Amino acid sequence: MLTDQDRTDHRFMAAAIRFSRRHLGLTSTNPAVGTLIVRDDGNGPVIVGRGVTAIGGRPHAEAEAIADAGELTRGATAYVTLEPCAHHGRTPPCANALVTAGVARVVGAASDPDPRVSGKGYAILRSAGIEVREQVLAAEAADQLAGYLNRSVNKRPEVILKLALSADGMIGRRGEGQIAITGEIARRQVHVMRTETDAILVGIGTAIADDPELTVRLPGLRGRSPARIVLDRLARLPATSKLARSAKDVPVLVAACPEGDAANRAELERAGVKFLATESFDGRVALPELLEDLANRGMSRVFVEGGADTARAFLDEGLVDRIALFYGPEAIGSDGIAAPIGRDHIPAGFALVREARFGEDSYAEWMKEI
Ligand code: AOF
Ligand code: ZN
Repeated sequence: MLTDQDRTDHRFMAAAIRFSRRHLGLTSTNPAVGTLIVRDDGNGPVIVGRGVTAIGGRPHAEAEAIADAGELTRGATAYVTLEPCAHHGRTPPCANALVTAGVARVVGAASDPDPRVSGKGYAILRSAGIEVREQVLAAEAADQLAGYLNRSVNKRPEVILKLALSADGMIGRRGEGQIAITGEIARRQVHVMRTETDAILVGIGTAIADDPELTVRLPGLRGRSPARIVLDRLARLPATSKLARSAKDVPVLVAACPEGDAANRAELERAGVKFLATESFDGRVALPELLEDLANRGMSRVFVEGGADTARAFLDEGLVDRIALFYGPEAIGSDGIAAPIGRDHIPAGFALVREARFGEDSYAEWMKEI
């Protein structure tokens, strides 16, 4: 049985998680945490302050929320989507800031795997006499913090595999380049999803066949394009491609191996393309090493957008953490290119986290436990 307190805690934690989303993709290498300061002066709980980890990662969410609520923090409850930090980093510990500001109660969602923080943040609060409740909507918070949690626990970014499928499970038609499978509303949703990641990744096959731009082209969000990464063992990306031509505006990183085309590489470098030195394995770019390198560069979410071979390579190595499938209403038929995955054959270990409709298209998303 849920108590009134449980219901209140769930409601405000859900709001804190939603609020944290505001800076998703903008706080690297820190997680985008949300904090709400809520007080009840006899007429029911009211939000008196809110904070999200600032762009670039600091100040932390708690400090922002305390500054927002001011004196009203005293005696209030703080809802934090991640255990408050306990370490003296570039900012003083948030656990101490909550003590000093006089909060009476702290409700936390996800635990922080960072060894400087893990368990210590809550311990500081408890030893100051603050009532602490942990793990409220922990799974929902982990969904939002998955990039940070993956990077912290697995030392690689969260890999999100996105595919647009026809009603009969195809991702294209043989011999044709980019074909429209989903509609305009779904396309815009993909652009929103891009803003919440650190990089969009495609294979060289897709880069050549589709000549995609892979930027965010929504009004007001054009500045939110993440880096573009191409898996291109032999450094074949044409210098005339849209990717190369826009490399000075939005970063392009080509993952190539030493055997790649040196002349083309020099030309791409002149266009502003950067290279990631990668190893090859079985005639392909070695993905685990590449991901480790991206994590070391501070990336925590990588959005894999194509094509079928690249998707399959990540799936075969068990390197996909989230699967996002858009389904269009039409079938493609027998000359279609089959998707390596579909809603009826999601690999073991994934759980459905959301379903939606975007215009004529349907959407479903699965996540692997971190
Ligand atoms: C919080 N609130 O909003 C965030 C936290 O480099 P620093 O000093 O900024 O510390 C980074 C660590 O702080 C990061 O690894 C994670 O443990 C925590 N992030 N903590 O209390 C926040 N973003
Ligand atoms: Zn902190």
